[in-house]
Amino acid sequence: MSRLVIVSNRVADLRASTQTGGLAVALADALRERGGVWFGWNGEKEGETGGDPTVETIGKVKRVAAPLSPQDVADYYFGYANSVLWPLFHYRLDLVDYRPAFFAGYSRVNETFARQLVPFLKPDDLVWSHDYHLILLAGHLRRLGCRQRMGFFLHIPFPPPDLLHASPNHAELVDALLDYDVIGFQTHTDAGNFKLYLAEHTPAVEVGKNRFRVGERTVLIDRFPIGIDAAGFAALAEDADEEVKIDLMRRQVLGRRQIIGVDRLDYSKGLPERMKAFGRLLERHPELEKTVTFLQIAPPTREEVDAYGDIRMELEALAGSINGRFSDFNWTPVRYIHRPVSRGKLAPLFRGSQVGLVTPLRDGMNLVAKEYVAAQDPDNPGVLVLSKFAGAAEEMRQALIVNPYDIDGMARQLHRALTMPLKERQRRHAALLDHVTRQNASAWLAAFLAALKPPAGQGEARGAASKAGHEAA
Ligand code: GDG
Repeated sequence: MSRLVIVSNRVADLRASTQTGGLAVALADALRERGGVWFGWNGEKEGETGGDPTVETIGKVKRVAAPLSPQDVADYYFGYANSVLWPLFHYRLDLVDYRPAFFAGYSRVNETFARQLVPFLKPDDLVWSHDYHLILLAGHLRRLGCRQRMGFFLHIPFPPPDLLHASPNHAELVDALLDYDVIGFQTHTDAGNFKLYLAEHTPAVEVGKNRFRVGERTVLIDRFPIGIDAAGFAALAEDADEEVKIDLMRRQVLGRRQIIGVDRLDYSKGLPERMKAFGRLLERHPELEKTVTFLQIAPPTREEVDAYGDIRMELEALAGSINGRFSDFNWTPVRYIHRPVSRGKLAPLFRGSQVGLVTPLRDGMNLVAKEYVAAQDPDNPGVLVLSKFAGAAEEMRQALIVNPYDIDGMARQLHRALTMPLKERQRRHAALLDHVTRQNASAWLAAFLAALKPPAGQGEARGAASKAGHEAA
């Protein structure tokens, strides 16, 4: 079996337990089984020019963690990755802050990572890079002579060609993606958008199902919807934390239901719209007074980027205004937590909440939707209210699907969720749980690795042959 080499912006802690999240754990398990390397940024800013990576060997696995210079962090991480690609790929052209220095820094870091990774590679390795930070990595590795099979998985959406064209680097980005052998997306929509770009703007041709001829090579382009460790998360949810248990009992005594939202405080997650929908629900249904609370957990993220400060202020103002308008001395309708909450508490909090409110304006998949379902008691499950613009909505059709821009519509579906009869809740939940359990993290991993392994009859290593050039943009 070939070794696996995982490259991601941040290198994971390979000694961490399930407490840290299913995805890193699933990838770490695959690494332990096959042996290999996990390479990425160590999260630190060091020196003027970065520095050498540190290597930690754990059994058959090497964890290689590279520092970045403050300038690289500014240009590559906060700059091109999070002020250009993140908003652009989430259809938010209004928030794109394009600066040539950002792209130069992005390319520089991808190249540095490639150079630092090469000494750790063996000819038969399968290289799998993750997400929008590393689009250019395969190209740099190829230029350094690497011929291994290389795969790329995009965790976030891929926009339609018209939107992608707003980036002056669109051709370079797509061309660089074609240096990979497998390009994986979360949904049909994302893979479809990429294929549309190929058809409209490159000479790549489809030669079989999801197979594209690019120069002398064949590139596989497909969707690989990501999943969670459903069984592990369900076990975590049942193992209720003492404080969470007491909070649940208190609510039961008071006859109060809870709506829960858990998201990094990111403008893609639709938090202000969600808050307004809860306000609209209370306005339209005065009978709900003192019977329902909305708990929003929104830990800080990327605070150095201006757009994140703006969303925080907007959300805090909205939470304050709803509480000011509806609270009583013994009821606070909105509880807003701007701190991370441990996974051991999150899971039972999901289980004790009658509605999971997951309403991003755009999201690659959204794991919270899946975690909420996995955490429920199948005999008395809560209801998932899910944005049609989350990748998860492509398959989780038994959720109450909402348009996050339609505040009244969301308020109506919240009311429907709170009043849904037990039988209907059970029926919807059983179908959702079946999906989340089958389409789990291991299934996702196995599907991607099956696509990445060398095609039958073709040895592991093959030439980094020429690829398609771009037609004039
Ligand atoms: C990207 C894509 C795609 C959140 N707050 C806390 C906490 N979380 C955990 C959740 C969940 C994870 O973080 C968030 O995952 P999401 O999928 O919801 O969203 P992104 O972070 O934007 O992830 C997304 C994903 O990649 C995977 O491909 O689904 O579309 O944007 O696991 O539970 N965990 C803890 N405390 C918190 O306060 N412990």
